[in-house]
Amino acid sequence: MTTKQYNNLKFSKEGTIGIITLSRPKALNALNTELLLELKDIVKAISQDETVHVLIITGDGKAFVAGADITEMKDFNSVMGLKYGELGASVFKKIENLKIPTIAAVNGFALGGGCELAMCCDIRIASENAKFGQPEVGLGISPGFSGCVRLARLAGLAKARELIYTADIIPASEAEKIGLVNKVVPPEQLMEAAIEMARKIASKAQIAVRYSKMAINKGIETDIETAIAFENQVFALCFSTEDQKEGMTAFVDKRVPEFKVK
Ligand code: DAK
Repeated sequence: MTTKQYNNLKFSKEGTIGIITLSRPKALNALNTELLLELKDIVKAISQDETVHVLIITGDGKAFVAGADITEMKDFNSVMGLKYGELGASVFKKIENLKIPTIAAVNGFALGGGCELAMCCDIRIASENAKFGQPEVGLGISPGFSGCVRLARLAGLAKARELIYTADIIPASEAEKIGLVNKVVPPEQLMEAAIEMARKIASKAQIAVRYSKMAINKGIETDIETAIAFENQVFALCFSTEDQKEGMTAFVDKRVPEFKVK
């Protein structure tokens, strides 16, 4: 795995769990071009590293990510906007399509591009002081990293419309109520809770976890018949893995399975 040093993020590992900490606290981890390029680089490295089974993304300081960098964006022309947008979209898509499960450990503000980044992850765990919102319309833009699409899918059309049109910022407790967040914990327990969930996932059969992720992601994008047919295929493929034999044999033998990602 990479030992590269980055200016705006840190990467660490706890066993098979990878942790990206976005670290540009002076600007509340706002996504400028340099940070996005570094994120792209580390996500690529993780996608090629078979030893990382679950990824956690979190932020340094009082924010997860306070959005795209307004200072950088302010003077963009449309060509620059397009370039920035393409970079961001490619990073977010890469995170969403990582074959391993991802958890956003949301430690503070997750606004605009920050909320969109959290929504690219499979699971969101928030600290009690986290805040979520898509405040773009207050800045003269609409959400640009798929916030309209992902918020509507996660929280439903009514809430997505309300939050995006009003630019309201909501606390973690409300984000949990509307389905945007899986779980809310006290700030000091955030990383522990994220790591505990990551460990639980990492203890299961990883090929089956990854096939499930594929079936969920494909399923949400397609009609129900195609989605179910795809799910059936990945289900069948599990029977060609050693981990399926091990999982079921361990059940019959009344012991804990030892999965090998094979
Ligand atoms: N960008 C740049 N700097 C930011 C920032 C941001 N998004 N958010 C905060 N900062 C900076 C502040 O300017 C301040 O810097 P200094 O003045 O100290 O130099 C420092 O971080 C600390 O912030 P505050 O002093 O404001 O801290 P407070 O606790 O008082 O307030 C806050 C925290 C999060 C409520 C406030 O900072 C705030 O409202 N921030 C902006 C939040 C926001 O509007 N986020 C949405 C950004 S728009 C695109 C696709 C997507 C996007 C754009 C284009 N394309 C496809 C082209 C995405 C757009 C967005 O995300």
